[in-house]
Amino acid sequence: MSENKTDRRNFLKILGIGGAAVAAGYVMPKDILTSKSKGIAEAGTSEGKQSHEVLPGQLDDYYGFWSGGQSGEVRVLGIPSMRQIKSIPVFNMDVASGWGITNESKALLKGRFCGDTHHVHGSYTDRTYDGKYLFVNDKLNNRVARIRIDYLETDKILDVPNIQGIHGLFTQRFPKTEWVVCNGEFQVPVPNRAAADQKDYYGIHTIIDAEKMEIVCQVMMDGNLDLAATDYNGKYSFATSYNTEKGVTISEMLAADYDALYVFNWDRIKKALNDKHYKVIEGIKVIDATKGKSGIVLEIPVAKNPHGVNVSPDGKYAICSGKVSPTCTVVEIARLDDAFNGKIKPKDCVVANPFIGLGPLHTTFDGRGNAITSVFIDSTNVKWNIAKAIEAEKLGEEAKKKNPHIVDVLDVNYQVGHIEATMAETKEADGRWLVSLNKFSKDRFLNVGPLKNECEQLVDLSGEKLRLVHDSATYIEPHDCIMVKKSIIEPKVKDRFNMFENPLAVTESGVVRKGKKVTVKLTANAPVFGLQKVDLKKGDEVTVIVTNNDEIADLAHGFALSNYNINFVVAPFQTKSVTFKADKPGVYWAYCTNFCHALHLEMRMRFIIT
Ligand code: RUQ
Ligand code: CUA
Ligand code: CA
Repeated sequence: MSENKTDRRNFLKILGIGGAAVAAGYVMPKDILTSKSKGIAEAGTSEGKQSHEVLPGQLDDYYGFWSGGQSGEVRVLGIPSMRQIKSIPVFNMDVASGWGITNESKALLKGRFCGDTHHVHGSYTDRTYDGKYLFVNDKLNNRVARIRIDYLETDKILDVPNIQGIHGLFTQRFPKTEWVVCNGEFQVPVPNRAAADQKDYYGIHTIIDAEKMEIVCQVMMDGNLDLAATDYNGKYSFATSYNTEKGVTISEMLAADYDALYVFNWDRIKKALNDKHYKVIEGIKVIDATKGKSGIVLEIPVAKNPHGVNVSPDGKYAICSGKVSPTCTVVEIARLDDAFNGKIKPKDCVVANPFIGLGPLHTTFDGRGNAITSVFIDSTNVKWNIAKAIEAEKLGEEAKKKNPHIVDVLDVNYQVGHIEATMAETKEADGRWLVSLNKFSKDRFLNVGPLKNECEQLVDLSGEKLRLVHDSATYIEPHDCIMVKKSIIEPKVKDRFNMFENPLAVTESGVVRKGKKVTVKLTANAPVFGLQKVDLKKGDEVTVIVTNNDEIADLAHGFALSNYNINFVVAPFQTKSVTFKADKPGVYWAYCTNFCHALHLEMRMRFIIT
């Protein structure tokens, strides 16, 4: 704990904001707002009493879909047990399942095996998840991937041009997900072909057709575009911008006192597309919304360098977390139309600026009128009441300084990034569990050397006070997650593939030779492959197609070819293929890598190369 305090001072120094908070008349929050201190925290008295224990043989209540940060993957966890049940390879290579080895996955990855996933969001129908798709960003190589929930495998990867640092991503919530938006955090020249002056770097808000996985259009902005959200009526998308300065150094990015929350008006975007008010750049329709004159984007001033933006489950408020400012900005969505029509000023959409703590990053909701904000420097989760914050704002500074909106403050271990509550990004937010995705674990687990795991903590959200119930070590480095009740997902998830969705599906094994091109079709039925031997000539270009013909749930086979660096797994009724050059003469055993039968070890065959 004492080490943590030193870190807090260091973070303050790095951000240079300790003095600013004091100058603004705020009491340093950690001195008054800790879960153990008297006073404010006493407002919350009753703790939740839910059991987070999931006994052997029992199932979790929620599917958690986790981004995997710079691991490039997406993970599936059970909540409340916090057990990791599956990793879904997306932008990375996964040698166990063969992702990056098979022809099918190579066609999606196009030779790139690094990715940086931050934000996983589901497809919606009528403001809640419909269990069809997940979408996730790749900040590193600027792609967006789609995962089919029926198989929980990556199904499409879309390259997004004209943009760098794709960070925030969000899905349309109403009436259903037709559009997915993503934001470019790093401004670049558009098109990015040559060096340009930094004043000619732009941020890009991209709109993607969710079904076709094609780009509908892009909106070009001066400021950068960081986190993303959509409203609950299919009218707007949001982006925070911390670099309205067009800075390229950290001090330039911190120069202005105010940055922005951008609101994108979807009707006006559709109209601009209809009226052909765009330029085609790199094959994409790009709408110019720079210099604030397009009428498509509303720029709401928020305190310098904000981070997350989240919309409350009743659809009423977009809440922007201050990061460098110790406050959150509450924007009333019902006022946006008047601001777009010039009846009120953009800043009049802000209905509260409650004090939260040092380093507010992301906000989530319990569905009972409370918001919970992650506070990075303080290492806390702060639960606060939205209505009380708005009320205090009306009463003025003196009322505000008493912090009447604060319900409880929970110390977390340590330095929290995202937090997320169960179903919190839907109209069905149920306020049961909260996960605090902490960036540092320090002393919370057995010491595993200098590179330590992240620490994700499960919090009982059902009471008035926040109650910490579980620490979970996770590998590098989830940023965000959603937790979806199992009744939405479970009926959609299948136990076997639809075999003939893949036109290559093999029902009869055999070898077809066309000159040097050889196709080997193999069925896999426990415990045999459809052929015992394949004869090849040195220099042949060989494609092996394997279909798992076992329909039994959970019976998977592997196909590995000795000394040829080939391995993949096929699930029931799944088909995968690889292509390789038979350049090493000799006898090479192919074998099943996935334990499938009492005679699993005998499930092998020869490739004889002469
Ligand atoms: S965003 S905490 Cu805050 Cu991608 Cu990572
Ligand atoms: Cu098939 Cu082991
Ligand atoms: Ca800034």
